[in-house]
This record gives sequence, structure tokens and C-alpha cells, in this order.
Amino acid sequence: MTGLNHTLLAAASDTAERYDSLVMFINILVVLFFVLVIGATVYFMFKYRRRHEGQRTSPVKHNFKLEFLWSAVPTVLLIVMFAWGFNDFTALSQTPSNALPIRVIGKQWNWTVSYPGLDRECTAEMTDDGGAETEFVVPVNRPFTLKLSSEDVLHSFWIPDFKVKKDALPNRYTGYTVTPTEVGSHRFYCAEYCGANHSRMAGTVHVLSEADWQLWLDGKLEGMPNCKVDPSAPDYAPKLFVKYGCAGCHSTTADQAVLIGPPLYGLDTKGEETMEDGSKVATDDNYIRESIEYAEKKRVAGYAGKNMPVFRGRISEVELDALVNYIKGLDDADNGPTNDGTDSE
Ligand SMILES: [Cu+2]
Repeated sequence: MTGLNHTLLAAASDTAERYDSLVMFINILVVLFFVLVIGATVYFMFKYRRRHEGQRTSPVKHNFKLEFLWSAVPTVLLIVMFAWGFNDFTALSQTPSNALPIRVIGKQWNWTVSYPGLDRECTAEMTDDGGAETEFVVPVNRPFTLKLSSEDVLHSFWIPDFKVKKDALPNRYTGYTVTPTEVGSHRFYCAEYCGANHSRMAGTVHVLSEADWQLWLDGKLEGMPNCKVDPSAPDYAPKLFVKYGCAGCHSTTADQAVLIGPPLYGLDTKGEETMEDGSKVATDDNYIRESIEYAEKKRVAGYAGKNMPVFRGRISEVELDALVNYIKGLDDADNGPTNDGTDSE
């Protein structure tokens, strides 16, 4: 389920099968022409070798038929390759009416996958090594269509087993349509270098049988992330913390190394924080809230030049409440992290 379990030959979608046929066609041609050209070269090398000192090259003449043939045949073959490839390429943007719409948002450094109209959102979970893994599910033999975009820089959504990949861009939608043909789990990756944790911005798409898909829709499938958005769930805030990228910059326990921004545990116990200008600020709800919405207003001492995006207008009141409570609940190192009765795992 995790790790590089795909091989170059895995083909678990309609696109992958079409792609493999075309690659095989091109490979056969390449081998054929290699043998023809090199074979002829070697044969001529011996047949027309210089046999004695003073032998002169015979005058070079045209052979219209031969010249026409070696121009026309490759031209036709190249047109076939183009037409075949173009046809497969356009199929990626043809979306049948029964296609399942899926929304994918990339950001530094995780993926959020949601299902428009289904009220499901699969967010990333942090792994022990600092990676962010997102898991989502799709039914087998039904096309799904991805609508991709990015919240910051270029990313690329790549599912090697399906042989599909497209860039996720800020300020513009891209996407593709593909039909998974095999039940099972397939890795996906960010395929466009996007910064420090680019290589660990990944996840797994689980292809489910039709019956399992129905169970998942009903919230009854065991062993799969249900991706339900439930503000009362204990993991709601920790998930937001990863989804909004907080976890990429702020450590939440004393065991973790200090990342880019100030550590967030123990704020409640400390009661105050020293700012860049030497002033002390009470670490109450309003301080935490303001630091999420407009991080630059108050800058913690020692973190000059570390910029955090403005979150005002990007997250809802409900999410803000959850995050403020969660951060307040990250207690002192001595006691280990706790969070107001909720469990951060
Ligand atoms: Cu990326």
C-alpha cells in the first residue's frame, strides 16, 4: 500500500492500456528501423569496401523510387504516431456524463482531494518522517474526472499506475479524465519540484469494487478513510492543521525539531510570548486567532524574515475556532502534548 510498489509495466487504467499499445508500436518500429539501417550499413560496408589501392568511387546517381520510399514510409509512420498519440491525449479531456467529479488541490506540501456534491474531503496526514499522505477512493470501471489547481506554486498530480499526469497551477484549472480498471491501491505523487518536502507530498488512491464504493458512500466501509467532514470529530482540528500547511512550519511537540516558524506547544502554560521588538504579548485566544489570520502583525522574537501567508478570508469561523482550541491545547513538553480532551493521534 505504501512505498514504490508500482512497476514501469503496471497498467491499471484505460489510459495506461492505450498508452502501452502506442509505446509498444513505437518500440517495435524503432527496433525494426534500427536493424534495417544498421544492417544495411554493415552489409554495404563489406559489399562496397575498397578492394585495391587506386580504386575510385563510382559516380553517385539518383534513384527516385528508393528516395521516395525512404521519405514517404517514415512520413506516414510519423503521421500514424502523431494521430494515435493525439487521439489518446484528447481522450484525457473527454468527460463522459457518468464521470465522477473529483477536486484536487495542491499546496506546499500536501494534497486535498474532495468530492463535489458528496460532502467528502480527504485531507493529508503527516507521517513520522515529515511527509504528508493523502488517501482517497474511486470506484472501478467508472471514469473519474480530476479538476486540479494549486494554492501556491506549480505542482503536478501523477498516478503512475494509471499513466496520467498533469500540472496543478495557481489561478487556473487543469485536469484529466481516466477510468481505473483494476481494484487495488495505487500511489500518486507530486511530479513538479515545489520545494523542501516535494518528494514527500504523495498519497494513495484506492480503487474499490462497485459494491465497496456503495458501502463507502454509505459510510460503512471498514479500513478506508471515510473523508467525512465533521467539525465535532476529534481529528477535525489536527487534520485542518495539516491541510492548511501549518504542520509544515510549526512543531507541535517538544520532540519535534523547530521547523520554519515558532513552535506552537505550551503557549497556554507560558501565558506570554516575546516579540521581535522586545514586547511581551499574552498568548490568549485573540493572539492565536490574529496570528493565524494576519501572522505578520506580531512577530515572535527570533523569527525575522520567516513569512507566513495571510489566512483571513481563507478559512471559516468554524475552522478558526477548531484551530485556536487545538493550538491552545498543545501543552508543555513536560506533560506531553494534549489538547482539551481531543486526540491528535
Ligand atoms: Cu508539489
